[in-house]
Amino acid sequence: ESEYVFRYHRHELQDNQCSSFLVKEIKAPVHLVWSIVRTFDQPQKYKPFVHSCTTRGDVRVGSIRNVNVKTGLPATASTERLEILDDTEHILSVKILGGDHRLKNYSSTVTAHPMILDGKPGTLVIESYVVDVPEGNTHEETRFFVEALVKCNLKSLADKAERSASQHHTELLER
Ligand code: A8S
Repeated sequence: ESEYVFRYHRHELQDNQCSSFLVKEIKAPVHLVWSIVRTFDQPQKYKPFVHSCTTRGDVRVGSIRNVNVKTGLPATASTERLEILDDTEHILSVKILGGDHRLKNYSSTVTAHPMILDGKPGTLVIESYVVDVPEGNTHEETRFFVEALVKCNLKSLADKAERSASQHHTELLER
């Protein structure tokens, strides 16, 4: 894990920025987890706060998505660009360009790594980010806010992947 963090999740940090990473073990094979994570144009597939998303044209590095978030959050929309999509190493990196929210210069990297969990193929997902600390907030407050959202996203990713892994397993047994 620390090897992966060192390799893929180092961010250049300025004084007014904060950064951290979260780790999630998922009981589903990496190809399944990755198929959910890599769909840049449909973050609502697993992110519970995303209401809808629009993109123009094919998804490729440089593509921009407009994300609408659900009501009740301190924001309604976010404009985000795909920076890295590596289907071999399983790396996705996204940068937030704008929106009516307080996460200026937010940039995140998600990587997925195969691992054995309870003797079965599982996945270690690591998500790191860097963001400007908004005026009037501390580093701790910013980290707390972002980590709460990212934790929800990773929990929901795990639930979805694990459900579909066990469904697939049941289908194979019933054949
Ligand atoms: C992600 C990560 C984050 C998304 C945040 C942190 C956001 O979509 C939400 C609330 C905000 O205030 C900011 O990978 C923003 O999606 C749920 C609209 C960007």
